Amino acid sequence: MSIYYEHIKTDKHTGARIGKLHTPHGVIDTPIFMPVGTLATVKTMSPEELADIGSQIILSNTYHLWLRPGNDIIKEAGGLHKFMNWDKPILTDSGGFQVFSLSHRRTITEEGVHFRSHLDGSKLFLGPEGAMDIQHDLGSDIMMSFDECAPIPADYDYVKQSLERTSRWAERGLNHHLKKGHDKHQALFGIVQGGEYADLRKQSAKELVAMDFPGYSIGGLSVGEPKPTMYRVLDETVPYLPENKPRYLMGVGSPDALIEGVIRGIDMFDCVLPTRIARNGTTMTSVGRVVVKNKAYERDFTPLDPNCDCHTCKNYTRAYLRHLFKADEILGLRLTTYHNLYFLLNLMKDIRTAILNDNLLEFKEAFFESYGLNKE
Ligand code: PRF
Ligand code: ZN
Repeated sequence: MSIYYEHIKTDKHTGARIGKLHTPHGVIDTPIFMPVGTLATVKTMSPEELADIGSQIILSNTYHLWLRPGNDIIKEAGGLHKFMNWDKPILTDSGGFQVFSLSHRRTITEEGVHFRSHLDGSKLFLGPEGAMDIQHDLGSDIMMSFDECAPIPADYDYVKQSLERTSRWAERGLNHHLKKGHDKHQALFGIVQGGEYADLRKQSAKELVAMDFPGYSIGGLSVGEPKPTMYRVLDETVPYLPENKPRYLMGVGSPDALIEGVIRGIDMFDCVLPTRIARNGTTMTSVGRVVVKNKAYERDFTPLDPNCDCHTCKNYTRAYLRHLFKADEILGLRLTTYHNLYFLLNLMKDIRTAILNDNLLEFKEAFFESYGLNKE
């Protein structure tokens, strides 16, 4: 098998677990956060810097790379790892979600989705087999099934139809993947959908688990619903997923949701949040969010986060970062991105240590307190 999950330990008091995910490009400690490199680059970060801050795996996007530069070019370069000079694991999303969130005028059929390019408006089609072919060309270690992410709220009957189609697409993609023989090097995950409906989540999980994927993603969450809804759906979904396979919650990256997800048995997360907010001057620190652009930091010659050991915090002050942002200097974007990713990767490391010590709930309490997340 191309990848397998090695379970190391489950927390005594929660569903949190520690494991190792073995892939052709190395072993990943779980629970893990995956920085997002949509266009074969984690914006502002070189692969060397990513490795320096302890990124073990990154995520990239089928849809974007298909349109630009084209999967044929990346294949010709020797695959995505070589193309971008990153030799650690890569996970690619299938394009399903991006087609739905980025393109206008799309038509969903049983075959797949007809839509227009967000770049030039040209007519395109993507379906479950095509999404596999592109990911085969990219050569990612972990691939995603082609799915539909229904909004929340959405009508029960619509969500049911949509999840059943997502199951049929998952099966078609899996058959295509196996037929092409890429399963020796690339692991294909199924994606659970079902909106906010407990019985539909259960149905989706059961249909996918019957297909025996090497891992399972939970999609259709973090789409604007309140966080308690997301946590409830996780409680209603995770019990139907196998214990000996990795579980990936898609598109989640706020510190509180990472901790709550881990407590519910999630092993993998990705989100543009840390990198996106960094580029508008918002940072995550041990004392909560710090918006470096604010006037309050004009003469603050202390580190961004006094409790952080990253390159940014060891060498630069809040006043300097504020100045860079006010002056639209590129270095500002790099320094805040570097810190935010370091902060989240370090949070995941602390979470793994807490699980090992069976004190994740105490860790959560202390973290929420200092981050300013404790209940109103
Ligand atoms: N499906 C896919 N990618 C995703 C999602 C999904 O539902 C989400 C949901 N937040 C993020 N990325 N394929
Ligand atoms: Zn820092």
